[in-house]
Amino acid sequence: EHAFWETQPVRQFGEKDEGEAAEGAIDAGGRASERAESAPPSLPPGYEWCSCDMRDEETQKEVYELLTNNYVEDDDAMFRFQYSKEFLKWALCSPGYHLEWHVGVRLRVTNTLVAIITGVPARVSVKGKEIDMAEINFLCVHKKLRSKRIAPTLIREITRRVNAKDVWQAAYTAGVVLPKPIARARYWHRSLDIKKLVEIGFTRLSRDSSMSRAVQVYKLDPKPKCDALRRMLDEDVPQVTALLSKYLSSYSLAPVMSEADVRHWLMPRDGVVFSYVVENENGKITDFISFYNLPSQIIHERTKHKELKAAYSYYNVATSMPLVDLMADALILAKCNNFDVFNTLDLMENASFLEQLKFGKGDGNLHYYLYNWRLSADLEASQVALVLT
Ligand code: YNC
Ligand code: MG
Repeated sequence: EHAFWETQPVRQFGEKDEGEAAEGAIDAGGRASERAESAPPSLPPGYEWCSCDMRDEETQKEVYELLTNNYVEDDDAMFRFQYSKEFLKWALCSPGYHLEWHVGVRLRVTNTLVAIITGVPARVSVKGKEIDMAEINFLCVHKKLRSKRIAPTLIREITRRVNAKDVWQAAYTAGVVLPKPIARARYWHRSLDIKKLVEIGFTRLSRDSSMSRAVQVYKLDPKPKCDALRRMLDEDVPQVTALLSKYLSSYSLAPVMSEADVRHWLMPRDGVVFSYVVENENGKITDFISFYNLPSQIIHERTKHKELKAAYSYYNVATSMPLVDLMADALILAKCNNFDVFNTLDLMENASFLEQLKFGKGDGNLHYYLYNWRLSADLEASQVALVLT
């Protein structure tokens, strides 16, 4: 059934649980070190491997265009993720990144980029154990080259390049079910511009609701309730790092972030990531909000709109007020920044505010995976605090 995944050091379906004692690396040496020294797997004739230098504008444009035309769509092919160049640079050029982990495949004659897979280094805490991993993302094969087993070849090559840096574990998420998820999460959506969402077919009104009624239901105050909320500044990095680290340490799967990581991932960047803090009268940062900007192209042509502006909840910490109050302000900030919808996964404590803040449940799951790491039992979404872009 899974000709490729059955050969990989991942949990298989139907494998029996071996208990806590068996937690750890699945392939702890031999085969792994052999792989590290081996040559790149061969590609179909006419194709060659490359690395994608995301600091180079030409390459950035090629990656951007490959994803714009070939990356993830919803099941009905109505929307496709539209990552911006600035976003890709943010997601891929994080502290300590390796150029070689941005793996590309080019068609030799024209030098066209036809497939990619990317990794960035990250320290991840798994049930209290800190592991240096690769976070794998942006696996994409051009639509004209699908079903030719290029994806497994890309995965083998990135594994080889990650192993070559002495890293043996990876974390990744996907909509599809593969051997074998460690957790399942759901997306929830909070309408900010219900009229546009209905026009583009993202949302349907319930049968007993009129548009004017729906507009009232989703109406938000013009500015946040908390007066002390302000944009995060560089000087906040140490306090935010401490606040976030303490908060994340209570989860079974969470990133471990240094100040450099926080500065990279959480300092506001125009059009990419939005971050706010609450500072009290003693200069102490008590609360933190962040979300990132990931629009979708509207593929179908039933509307004048070209793009769905979506904010995705990232990391949030509330200590001076209930989380639901902080997130009510997050919605207002997203609305002020012109987003049409605010999306969140039901990770961490997020399930606690969804209903009250009028989020609707999305369709489809997001599955979480670890490569070469065995857990004795699946994790609840509420025990997961790792958000991949
Ligand atoms: C997927 N998303 O099951 P079996 S998510 C992993 N992640 O293998 P072919 C996938 N594997 O079942 P196509 C996968 N989707 O026979 C499919 N597969 O064992 C497996 N879509 O390959 C699949 N991006 O080349 C099967 O399929 C085999 O031409 C079939 O290519 C697939 O980024 C794909 O959804 C997804 O561009 C590239 O459909 C293509 O269809 C496409 O014949 C649109 O492949 C975009 C899209 C995926 C987004 C993501 C996370 C990727 C994680 C990859 C796994 C990383 C493992 C860790 C590596 C480092 C380890 C260390 C240390
Ligand atoms: Mg293929």
